[in-house]
Formats: sequence, structure tokens, C-alpha cells
Amino acid sequence: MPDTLNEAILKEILQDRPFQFFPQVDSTNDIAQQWILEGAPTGAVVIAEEQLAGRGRLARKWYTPPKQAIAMSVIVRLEDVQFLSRIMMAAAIAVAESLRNYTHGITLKWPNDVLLNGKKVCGILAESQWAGDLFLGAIIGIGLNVRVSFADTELAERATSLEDHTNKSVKRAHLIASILENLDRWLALLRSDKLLAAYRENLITLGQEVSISVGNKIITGRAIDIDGEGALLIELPDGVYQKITVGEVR
Ligand code: BT5
Repeated sequence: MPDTLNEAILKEILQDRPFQFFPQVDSTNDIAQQWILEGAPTGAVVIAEEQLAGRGRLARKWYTPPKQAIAMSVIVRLEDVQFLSRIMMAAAIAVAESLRNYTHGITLKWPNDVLLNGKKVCGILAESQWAGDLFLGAIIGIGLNVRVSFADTELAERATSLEDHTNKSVKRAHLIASILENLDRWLALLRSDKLLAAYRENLITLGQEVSISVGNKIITGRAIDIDGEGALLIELPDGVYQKITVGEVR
């Protein structure tokens, strides 16, 4: 049986959850941004079979070839923009939990990567949405490689796909439903210390010596902890602590 995604299959598995499905889009985050402006509720999800202009952070590209990946964007209405980083943590934990139903070797890398045996299997992009001065909420974009082949590509060393590590074939609709269920559960715990504890527990970065690119600087030190806003606390070689909110662990 081919692993098909279409309206009927998604309707059956997502039941009452509002969703939009597209065979091809530029980016599911763009559609979700428009939909939240039009009143879409928390939990509404945009799913695409293929993205032509999928994006990562800092205008980087995200590769989503057809029938081989999950590309979806979930709407989360929020009053307080301060919780944006916690939404990203909730999404990362939700994906990690779902992937553990298929394989071992799942960890998180600060701030937004889900790794499988040390390679990126999923990336998460949380974007805030405003209507003028009014904060409406967040769009959580989740890109997950199910059977994308990275051999002979520039990502071969850094990216991997779930089916390379599992002997079951993956039904993407089931995996989508599982991630969304886990996400609902963690979003209900957004303000709780449990969320932070679960994120810390999954984070491979803690305790490691890390080099982090922050803008065009590189900061090297030991990753000590995560604070309530998801910032990474680094102990520099001279013993001084530095808090990093945006950066890239190399
Ligand atoms: C991310 O950015 O990891 C966030 C990716 C979010 C993608 C989803 S798909 C649904 C929704 N719609 C969108 O348009 N986006 C979201 P970042 O940490 O900046 O990582 C981007 C980098 O990952 C790229 O510069 C590549 O090096 C690498 N990359 C690109 N495609 C990849 C893939 N399919 N698997 C693994 N790594 C990839």
C-alpha cells in the first residue's frame, strides 16, 4: 500500500480537527499565517505533500520532496508572545515522543532540531503572527523526513530519514495524528515546569562542550542549562556564564 496523503485519509484520522491539505505549496507556514488572520483556532493544521519554498530559520531553505516527508504547520493562539519558545519546546518533545514509537536514538539539539542517531530527522520553525500591534499566536512548522534520500546531497552528513532506521514502513497520516495528539497534551502544560523538565531530559546539548554561532561570532563553552524561556546557559572557559537566546550549535 502506498503511503498516500489526501483529504479523505486525513479527514478520517484527524476527525474534528480543522485542517487544510495541499498537494503542493510554497510553504505551509505561509498558508497557516493567512488562516490565523482569518480566525483559525488553536490546533488547526496545514499539511502539504510537497513544498516548493519550505523555509528554516534565518531564511534558510527546508527541503520537502513529494511523498517522502511530513510538512505541516499548526496554529496555536496565544495572548503572550513570551511563550513562543515554550511552544517550540512542546513541539520538539511531541515529535520526539512520536518518533520513539518507531525507533531508538531520538534526541533534541538546542534549539529546534530533532535528531536520529545524531543526524537531523526533523526541524521546527515557530513564527509569531501579529495583526498590527495585536499578537495573535504562533505557527509551528514541522518538517520531518520520512523517506527522503540524502545520499549524494550536501546534507548527507547531517540529515537522515525515519525509514532508514525502522523496519516498519511509516504511514505518514498516523505519524501526523500521533504528533498532533502529543502536541495537544504538551500545549496544555505550556506554563508548567514539567515541560521544561521534559525538554531538558531530551536535550543532548546539555553537559557538552559546544561552539555556537551567534550572528557572526562563535561562542565556545559548556552547555549548562536551559532557562524558562528556552535560552541556553553556557559556561565560558573563564567561568563566566552567558545566556544565549538565538544561535546555532555547531
Ligand atoms: C529548521 O530550520 O530546522 C526548521 C525547518 C522547518 C520546516 C517546516 S516544514 C513545514 C513548515 N513550512 C515551512 O516552510 N517550514 C516549516 P533551521 O534550523 O534553520 O535548519 C535549516 C537547515 O537544515 C538548512 O539550512 C539545511 O542545512 C538543513 N536542511 C534543509 N532541509 C532539510 C531536511 N529536509 N532535513 C534535514 N536538514 C535539512
